Amino acid sequence: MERIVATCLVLTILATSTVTAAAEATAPGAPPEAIQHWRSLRFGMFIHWGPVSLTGHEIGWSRGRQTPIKEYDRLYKRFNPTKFDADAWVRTAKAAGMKYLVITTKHHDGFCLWPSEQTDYDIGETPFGRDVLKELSAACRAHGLEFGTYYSVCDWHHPAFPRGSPGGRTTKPTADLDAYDTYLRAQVKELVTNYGPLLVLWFDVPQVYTADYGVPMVKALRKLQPNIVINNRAYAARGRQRTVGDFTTPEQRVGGFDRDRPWETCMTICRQWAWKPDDRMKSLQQCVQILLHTVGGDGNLLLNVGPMPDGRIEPRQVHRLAEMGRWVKAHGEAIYGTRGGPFMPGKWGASTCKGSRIYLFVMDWPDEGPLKLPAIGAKIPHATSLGAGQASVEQSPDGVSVTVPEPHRDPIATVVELTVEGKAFAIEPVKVIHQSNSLAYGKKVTASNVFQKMVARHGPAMAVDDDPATRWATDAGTHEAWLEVDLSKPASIGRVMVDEATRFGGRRVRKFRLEARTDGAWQTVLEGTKIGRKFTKTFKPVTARRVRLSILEATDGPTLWEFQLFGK
Ligand code: FHN
Repeated sequence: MERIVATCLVLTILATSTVTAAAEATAPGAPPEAIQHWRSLRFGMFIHWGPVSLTGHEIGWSRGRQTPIKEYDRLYKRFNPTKFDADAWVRTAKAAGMKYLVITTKHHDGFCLWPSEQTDYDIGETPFGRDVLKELSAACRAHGLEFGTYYSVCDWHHPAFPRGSPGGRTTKPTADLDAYDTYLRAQVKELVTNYGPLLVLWFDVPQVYTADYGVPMVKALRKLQPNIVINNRAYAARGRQRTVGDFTTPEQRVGGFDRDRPWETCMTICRQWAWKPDDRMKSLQQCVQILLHTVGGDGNLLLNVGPMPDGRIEPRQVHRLAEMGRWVKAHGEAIYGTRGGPFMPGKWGASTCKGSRIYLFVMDWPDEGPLKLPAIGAKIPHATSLGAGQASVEQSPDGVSVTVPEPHRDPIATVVELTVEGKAFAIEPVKVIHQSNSLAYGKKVTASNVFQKMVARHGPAMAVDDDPATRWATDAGTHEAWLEVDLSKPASIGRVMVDEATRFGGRRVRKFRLEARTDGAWQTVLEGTKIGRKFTKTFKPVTARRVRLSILEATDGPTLWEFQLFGK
């Protein structure tokens, strides 16, 4: 009898501990209406700022790399951004069409942009002395923007956090994760207590801070602000990171189409998160199209600026954001409060929906004829262009053809509003395969060389698939190569488009020849000394079944996104 009782007791303890562990494995989420509100905002400003801006190097990561640790940790003593104007920052965000703002209250370097009770390594101990969070949250409220806080879980400065600089790759003899957890929870409590309702708590890089610390921490902060939305980086959950928090955080890339799990792409307007002099900045077209592909995928975009050491956002970034805002506001009804789809994003563009409306953002028209979209399970009784021009739409069982006369198209994105019968969000999302109408599309193609013989991934077929995400690649050190298409029957050809994958090593092709097989011999129809992005050339039409691109000189292994042939 005792053994049975004892066994039951052990099982009970295990079960309880298992249940506790399972309960601990996931923290409670935000209420659905809070997530829906966050999602409806669609577009926010991310701000990475701190004394590191005095160096022009990356926040956190340059500590112990470009800047010696001792020097980095003394920067705050001369941090005096006298031109900091919270109102100006918020007006810049609002002018861009942004609806919320998230600032790095503490990054991996441990410096706090607010006067924390837990440390002297904060803004209160700088010549500047002012509480940046207090001023910024007040300015957001004054201008109707929502305020959120980024908080780095890892702290390479704090003696108790087990990892240190450079890059979180060192260990500290003073490590004490329990003590650090106490410090972190006290700071998070300051954030959710002292700066009004927060839209979001944006945690980052938990490293060794695992669920057994993170789940209780999230539970505690939710008691203080139940509606706060939390990202998926509050604690490390090996293999389950996507399930942590209320939304996932694809970074420096547009996330994949996903209506089920909320997500937000975070991306820099330049290349560095913190301010960098003369950093390369994204074009207006890039900024807007990134936003449209993001909302088209049902995600939010958090676009980052890195203010300068004097407290200003760089004027050229302010200008870019104002340009972006003019476009976004002119098409706001197609962005805010929408859901992604039903036409999934792709090279063609993206789409959003709201009520009985579908908004198309057409970014790449076919060379000839209308844009052909796949069939959807709903009638489209009406279509109009949101811009100045006119739009016409024809629907058949095969799909939806969209026509906007060239003069009425917008080089950033032509917005067409479709009215459907019923709820647009109820329409099953469809993938849009871009059609170039190239004669080479899908045809049999051979090549002299394929990168590491990876035919499925980098074979010549990748150059005739109309997919901008795939490419033909050749081995490193390849200075000559050819690609030959068999059109299966003779065709008249008068125009070629070659899209060199310059992202991989720039323009590598230095000399090429385009040849057509006629009367049993190769006839040169075009020669050149460079290709680059979307090289297009017409030539005297020739009728042939086989066409070959011979790359005669290349600085390294040539690689092409697309090789397309047209009648004229
Ligand atoms: O290491 C940080 C990085 O500096 C930056 O803050 C980004 C923003 O999402 N998060 C981490 C890298 O994933």
